Amino acid sequence: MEYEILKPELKDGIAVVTISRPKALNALNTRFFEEMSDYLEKIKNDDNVKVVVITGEGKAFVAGADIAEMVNKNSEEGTAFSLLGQKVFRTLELLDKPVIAAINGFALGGGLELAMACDFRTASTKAKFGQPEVNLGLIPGYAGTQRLPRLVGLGDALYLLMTADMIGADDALRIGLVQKVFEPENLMEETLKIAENITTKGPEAVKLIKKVVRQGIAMDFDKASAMEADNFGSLFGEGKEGKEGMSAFLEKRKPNFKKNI
Ligand code: DAK
Repeated sequence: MEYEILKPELKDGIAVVTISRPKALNALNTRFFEEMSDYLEKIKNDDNVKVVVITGEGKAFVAGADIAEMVNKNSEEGTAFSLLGQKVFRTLELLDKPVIAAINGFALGGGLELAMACDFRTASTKAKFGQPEVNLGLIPGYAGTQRLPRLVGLGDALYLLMTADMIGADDALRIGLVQKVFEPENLMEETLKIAENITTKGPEAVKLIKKVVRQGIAMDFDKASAMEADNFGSLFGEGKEGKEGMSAFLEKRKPNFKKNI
């Protein structure tokens, strides 16, 4: 599929995916979801892609779902738009590679929901965050009502959802909505450093971290702990990544993870 909106670039195992529809502040339309769906399918089993970074072109990360496209939809079309978006966000969340949102500007409505479906978030000091759906007589439709309280706690989530207030990067950092904040000109470079750092870790361990944390958070604690133990065990034994990592430590050398998996 030829992309009109996504600009993916792969370098040294890191895929930077730029959402490029700056005239509409990168608002999410059907075409975006089709392209993202196609892209995620493409990279799913591609071992050359180790970490994904999603960012936006221009002054927005994503200013929300495309209001111009949504306004004329009938109920059936609205449901189809919703189902497509939900599927893409969930596929992104469950992708067994780390996904970082590098938030360069406005992350509003569906844009903040997209960022929250990523594993963690970095932001420019110029970024602005909000769930303005109530201004439009809507509520978030891409699980923002569920991911936001899980990330920032009930009080801050309900505040943002009910008031539609836009907050800046400092407040986003304070409430845990983003993990790092950088000057705009350093955002990509610093985010790429974080991504590169992850590529030096045990790839199987990184994959399992994502799986165990994401599945475990929705499970009963004791069952989740048992699942953690099973996955922990899977890294042990001859030829396994844990064996190589621990041996390398004891032999005072760098681990060679690729050789062992
Ligand atoms: N959709 C479509 N176009 C948008 C847009 C959006 N969300 N946001 C901005 N644009 C367009 C503007 O219409 C304008 O287009 P032209 O007039 O130039 O043709 C262009 O981008 C530049 O925007 P502004 O001129 O407004 O730029 P400013 O710097 O003055 O203001 C702003 C920036 C971000 C403060 C402002 O554009 C704004 O308030 N935008 C709307 C933000 C918003 O309300 N976002 C939430 C959208 S609702 C669901 C699933 C998802 C959702 C709901 C249900 N289901 C599954 C059921 C999600 C809903 C949303 O995300």
